[in-house]
Order: sequence, then structure tokens, then C-alpha cells
Amino acid sequence: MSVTLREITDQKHELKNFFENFVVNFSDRNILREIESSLTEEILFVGCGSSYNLALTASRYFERVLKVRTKVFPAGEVAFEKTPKLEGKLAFLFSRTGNTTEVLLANEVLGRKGFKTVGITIEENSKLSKESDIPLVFPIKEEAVVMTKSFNMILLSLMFMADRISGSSVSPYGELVEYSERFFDISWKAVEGIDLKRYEHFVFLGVAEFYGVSLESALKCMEMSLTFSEAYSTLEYRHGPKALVDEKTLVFVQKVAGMDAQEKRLKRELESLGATVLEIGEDGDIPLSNDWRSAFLRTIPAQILGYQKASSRGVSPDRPPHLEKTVTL
Ligand code: F1P
Repeated sequence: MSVTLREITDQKHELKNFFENFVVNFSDRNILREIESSLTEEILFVGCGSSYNLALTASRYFERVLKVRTKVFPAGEVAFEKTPKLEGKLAFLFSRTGNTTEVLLANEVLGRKGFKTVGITIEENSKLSKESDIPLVFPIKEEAVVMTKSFNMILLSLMFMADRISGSSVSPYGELVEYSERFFDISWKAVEGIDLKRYEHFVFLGVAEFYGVSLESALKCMEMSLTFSEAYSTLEYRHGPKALVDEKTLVFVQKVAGMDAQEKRLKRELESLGATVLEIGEDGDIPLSNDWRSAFLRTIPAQILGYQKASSRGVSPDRPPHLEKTVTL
């Protein structure tokens, strides 16, 4: 079996185990202390590729529930000091493998600027884990080149932690995790029902946290299936990108509370241009709560789509051309 498929499918059961055995007790004292003392400052979120998308998604939720100010940068911009003046004293650096050069350089630069760095990774023996001030190593095993389940598991943990710190309700997580197995099966069926050979262009739309999720969805489909894929903040799609829509376009909309009418109008418009539009969210084709906390489930349909499209094209999702698991400069 493909290692990538195995890791995507692991989520069916692993999300629940991980939640019950790790997330509910997850509260690193050092990090909590640092976050609490940084609440009036700006917190940096830094990463590359999927880890950048993860940083972006998590940062929006931190802002939402903790009322902190955040800035998100690709690690390369921090590493080579191309950012505006950096303020604050706490930085979250994301790298699944913990050995991506730009992230390690960013860690050094931030250290010199007096930041305390939190190194978020799944590899205990990685350089990031050794070189960051506060290593945060998640107990997740992931071997494939393409990052799948670890994106969702780390996102779930960080969002849960943000809610815990802010004192907001964490009970929706239990319900969402309970639903994850069914959500996986529904997503699988929905993708299986699509005539994938027909589509050569995937579009993912979402706002705020769900924009980060959409970027990650597009990246999955590109990496695995080598299909032109892009992501936009939902209504931005009208402002130019829709020029490329035709009957080979498959659009996924991440539904959000309060934008029902706009989402419906956009769907009708894109369908009239020939596209197929699937909605993820309340009353959608792939039903899911519109709560922001559902972000950790929302890349699953695209992970399945990337895998299925790769198979339909005879491409191996385990060996994406030109890609390596860790980019070293
Ligand atoms: C970051 C990353 C991956 C991507 C690719 C290259 O790696 O961009 O997200 O899938 O294989 O590297 P990491 O810093 O999270 O290990």
C-alpha cells in the first residue's frame, strides 16, 4: 500500500486516539508561560510549504481566541532578513522534519534578535528540536514526502491549546473528533463519486483559518497528483482568477458561518461557467460543522482527492517528481 495513502487513512482512527491520549492533556508549561507573557506583543509564526500553511492557519485562530497580534512569514524571508522590523519576543517555528534549512536559519536570526523560539516538529532528533529554545515535539509518525496527517494533528493540538488558554469551550473538539471517522468515509465517497479524469484544474476557496486550509488543500493536490491547483480567499476568486474557469475546473468551497448567500451566488456563477462546485460545511456536499474548530478536518477531502487523482493518472503520490522530504539549501 502507498505510504501516503496509509498516512491519510490513518486519520480515520488516529485522530481520536491522538485526541484522547495526547491533546486533552497537552499544555506545555513553558509555552503557556511564554504565551501569557506575550499577550500584548506580536507573536511570529514561521514555516515553509505545508508548515507555512499550518503556521498561517494556527495564527488566525490564535488571533481569534487569544486576541494576540500575530505575523506570519515564510521562513526564507526571516532567514534572509527580508521582513519588516520584527517586534515581540516569541516565535513559533514550524517544521515537520525539523531540518529545513530556512527554518533553522530563521531560528538563528530570531535568536540573535532576542526572540524566544518554539520549535514545532515531529522529529525529536531534528536540528530544530535541539536548536530552538522550547522544542515542542509531537508524538506523530509520518514517513511520506507529502505532509498529511501531521498537519491536521498539530493544528488540532494548537487550536485546542489556544482555547484552553483563553478559557473558551473545548467541548466541540470532542464532537468533531467523534465525527472524524464518518467524515473521512463521507469525504472518500464524495471524491470517489467524481469523474476525476474530467478535471485538470482544482480550486480551493475559504476565508480566515479556512483560507490556510485551502492553501494546504491546493498544495496536496499539486504535490500528489501534479494537477494545477490554486487557493483563494473565497470572494477573491471573482476578482480575476475566475477567468480560467471551464468544465475541467473542480472547485471546493470551505463554507463558513454568515456567508451562505455569497457562497451560493458564487457556486451558481461558477457552475454557469462550466465548473463543478462542492461545498464542505453545514448543509454542504461534504457535511461538517462551520465552527472554526473544524479546520483540522478540512484538508482531508483534498488529501483524498490528491491521492485519487494521482492514481487515476498513474502517478505515484509517494514519489512526487522534484520533491524531497526536507529542503536543504
Ligand atoms: C516543509 C516542506 C514540505 C513539503 C515538501 C518540502 O518541510 O515544504 O511541507 O511537503 O516536501 O518541505 P518541513 O519543514 O515541514 O519538514
